[in-house]
Amino acid sequence: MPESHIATTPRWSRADVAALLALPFPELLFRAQTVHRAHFDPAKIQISTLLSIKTGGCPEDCGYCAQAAGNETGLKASKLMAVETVLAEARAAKAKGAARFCMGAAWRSPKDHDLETVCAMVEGVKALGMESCVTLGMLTPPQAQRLKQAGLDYYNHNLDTSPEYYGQVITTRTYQDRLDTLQAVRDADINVCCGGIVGMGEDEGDRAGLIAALASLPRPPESVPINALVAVAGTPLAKAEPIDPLDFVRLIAAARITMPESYVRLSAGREAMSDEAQALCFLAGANSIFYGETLLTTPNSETSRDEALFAKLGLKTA
Ligand code: SAM
Ligand code: DTB
Ligand code: SF4
Repeated sequence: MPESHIATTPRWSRADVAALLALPFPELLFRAQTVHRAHFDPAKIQISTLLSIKTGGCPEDCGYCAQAAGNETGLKASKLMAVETVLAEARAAKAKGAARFCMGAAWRSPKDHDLETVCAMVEGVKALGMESCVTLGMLTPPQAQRLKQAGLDYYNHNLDTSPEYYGQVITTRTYQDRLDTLQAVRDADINVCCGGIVGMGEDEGDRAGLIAALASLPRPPESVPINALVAVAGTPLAKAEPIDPLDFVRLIAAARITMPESYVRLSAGREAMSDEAQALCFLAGANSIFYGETLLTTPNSETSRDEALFAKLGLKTA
């Protein structure tokens, strides 16, 4: 494994990851499985449930997003939900077996008074005995510390794509802005959930660049969501070419090899994937999913389908 202790040298370069992605499929999967089994029980899948606690009307211009105010997606914007309503959803998710409850808000960054409401949600989720995760946009170091004080376990903030392709997708915040938020989260001693999206018109090199950027963060994220774009009508990426499922499996394998101790989450896009493609993702080292009928604003794979798939594959959820 390419390792360096010099902070400025990435642990994994784009070329290193591109070389992994180009391996013969059996070799790549064998390597990924070897790494996976050294760190995890390959029959166990972590499950997280998502809830959009503040939907739509977002000032950012993320080209993939149903919630960007500038994208004409017909989505109705709503205000921050009440704490009790959110906790009722968390209780329902717990009853269905979710270990972690993830709350997302369509903000560029949270206002301090809204952050207090989110902290009350985090405290309530923790009191249920569940892990908590929030994704609220950019954070300042004091905001990250406030979330830590409320007991937050994970903060989700994605790099989304390679540094080189990023400007094609988002112009209202920079890659460095994202890295700064991730550092604030790290410094507050909150676990990092950070991944990206594929199927946005990027090339193979950009996919390698995304994985290399994630694996070369000062510490790899504890949780790495790999999303396949859910193409939403009215967004600039509505007609983007979907990723070949076998290329998606390769990407999961590369994430597993380069981030051996991280949970790799098969995230958005499962609804459109066959059972066989999902099974290959689990073989390639994916060991987490979003479970529940909706993601944030779009449908997720149905829970009855997921249960049937886990039963067929003999996978246990946790
Ligand atoms: N507004 C906050 C932010 O962007 O930092 C938090 C919520 S945002 C919806 C969380 C992540 O969801 C995005 O960074 C992106 O990676 C993912 N996402 C959003 N829309 C998606 C889509 N249509 N398909 C796949 N992933 C998507
Ligand atoms: C992540 O990487 N994927 C989730 C979560 N983090 C917040 C969001 C997926 C959103 C899919 C599109 C939607 O439902 O609006
Ligand atoms: Fe806003 Fe997040 Fe959607 Fe970007 S991804 S438009 S920041 S809700």
